[in-house]
Parts: sequence; structure tokens; C-alpha cells
Amino acid sequence: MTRKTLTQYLVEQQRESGTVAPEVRLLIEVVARACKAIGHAVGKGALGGVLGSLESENVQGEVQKKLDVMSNDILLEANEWGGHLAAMASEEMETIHPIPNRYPKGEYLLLFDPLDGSSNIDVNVSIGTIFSVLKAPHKEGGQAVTEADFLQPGSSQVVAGYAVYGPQTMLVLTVGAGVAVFTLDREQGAWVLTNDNLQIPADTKEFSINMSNMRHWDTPVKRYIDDCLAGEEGPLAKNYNMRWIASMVADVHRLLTRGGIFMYPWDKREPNKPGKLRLMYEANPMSFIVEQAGGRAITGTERIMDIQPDQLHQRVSVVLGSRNEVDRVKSYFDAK
Ligand code: P6P
Repeated sequence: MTRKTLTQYLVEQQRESGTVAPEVRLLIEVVARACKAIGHAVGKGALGGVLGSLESENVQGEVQKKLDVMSNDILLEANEWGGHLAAMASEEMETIHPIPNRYPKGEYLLLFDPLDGSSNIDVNVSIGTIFSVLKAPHKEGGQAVTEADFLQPGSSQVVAGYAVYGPQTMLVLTVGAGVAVFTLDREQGAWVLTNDNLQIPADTKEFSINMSNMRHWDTPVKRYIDDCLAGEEGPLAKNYNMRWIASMVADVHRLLTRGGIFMYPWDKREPNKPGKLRLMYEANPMSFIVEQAGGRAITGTERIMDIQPDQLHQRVSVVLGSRNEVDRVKSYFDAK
């Protein structure tokens, strides 16, 4: 039996469940094609002269890698002309990127982290592209799109997805009707459906957190991890394993595939920041995917996708993955 391609999957979703409007199908296919191009550039590494950092810093004050900027440009150029977007926003750009007047404008907003985990680029560890799609608020008389139009809760997302550039190049996607997984057939250059209903195991024995921050954590996080480390003799009565790739896409892909809990909680290092990860183009799209796969995604106390954003680049505390384990962590916060 020949496997379905992304195009066939989207056409069938559009026909059967009506969850994919024609413009959304075009949007997804354009973004997926851009991810292929990004994966190709990433794969060249030193041979493509794309490794290393630039002199510049992004809006987060982080040194930009050459591939960060290249990936951002690939996504901008791929999506500007299609007529499906009103504007774009990116981790790599301080302000929103309206569609140039020379192109038609559409009804959707695209947000992305063009290359997440870029500290791993130069050491050949899996990285990825994360994207989220919102409906643009209706505007009278051709009023310009503003940053405020992007500030919608994660529950408003129309599409969320990521590409992971690892041993396989894979695309994980939800349009709100479950989670589909595509593997890039490098010979054909086609995204091929390899799982049409990804479900996260409800339980896990594997946690994912940067342990070097332990002394900075809030009490509920310290108590939970201590109980995990206590193993079978401890209150959780099971031995846990730990993984930390420092690439959210890779860590989340692992827990989607075999279960797990991923945590980047608030810590005392920068007490005024709610967390390290960004809400709009990291936490929200990953939360949409995780929930659609039967998992949970919270800050520790509240559902991430319920947060009403007030800034485009705002950060958030993240605890997501196997639903029973996330519920367990929430009980530690509730007991605080
Ligand atoms: P740390 C990558 O820079 C990133 O934004 C996420 O992909 C990843 O989970 C996290 O930061 C890693 O942070 O502090 O462990 O380097």
C-alpha cells in the first residue's frame, strides 16, 4: 500500500472533516516546503558555510547563528507571496512582519521559531522549526495588522506544527483533529504520512529538565524532582530516567513518541521572567500538539493555552507531556 503524502492528507482532511480551509492547506504546504529547505541547509553544515554565529543578537539578546537568520529568511520569502497571510512574527524579529503591499493579503497570521535549539547546530544535535497559525481579526477598510492582532490565547490556534531535523527529518502537525506525523522521503522530496493519530502514553518514567538549574527552582519543582530521584523506594515508587537534549523540538518529539514530561519552569535566576521559553511560538504550538495527542500542557498552575498574551515575545513556565505525570506535577504546585 502506498503511503499518503502531506498533500493527500490535507485534501482528505479538507474533504472529510472540513478542518482545513483551502487557504490553510496552502499555508501548511508552503511552510512544509520551507522546512524542507531549512532541513537541507542545516544538513549541509560546514560544507554549506552555514555554521557559526553572527555578530548580531536577536530580540531575546541571544547571539544569532547564521542558520537562525537563514531559516527566518526562508520562511519569510516562502510565505510572503501566497495571499494566505496578513502578517508573520518570529523569534528572530523584534516586530511583526506585515505582508508587503505588492502581494495580496490573507486572513491568517503565522508565527514561528525558525530554528529552535540553535545552540546545538554547531555540535550536530537535532534542532527544529516550530510554527503556529492564528486567524487575523477582521479589519475594516484595510487597516494595517498590528502586534495586538497576534495577542490571542493558544486555544485560538488554527494550526500548530514543528519540523525536527534529526536522523530523520519529520513534520508533526495538528489542525485540531488529532496529530499527524510525516517523514521526509529524501529521494522523492515528499513529506510522507507515517502516523495519522499520534497519542502520548498517559504515564511515564522519564523526565526532561535542565538539572544544572536545580538550586534556582521553586519548591514544588525541587520536591517533584527529588521524589523522582528517590526511585522505587521513594513516594512515587518507580525508577525514573532523565533526558535533556536542550532542543525543545527534540525533547518534545521524544515524549510525543514514547511518553515523558518536559519542564522548563520559572527559576530564581531571572525572577521577573515567568520562564525561559516563549509563549507565542514555542509553548503555545507545542501545547496544542501535546493536548491533541492526549497530553497536558501547563505553567505549573494553569493551562498554557488559556493564557491571554500581552506581549509578542513574552516568556512562560512550561510543564508538558504525559497527562498523568503533568497532573502529578500540578499537585505539587497546588500543595505549595
Ligand atoms: P538551556 C533552545 O535554546 C531552547 O530555547 C529550547 O529549545 C530548549 O529546550 C532550551 O532553550 C534549552 O535551554 O537553558 O538548557 O540551554
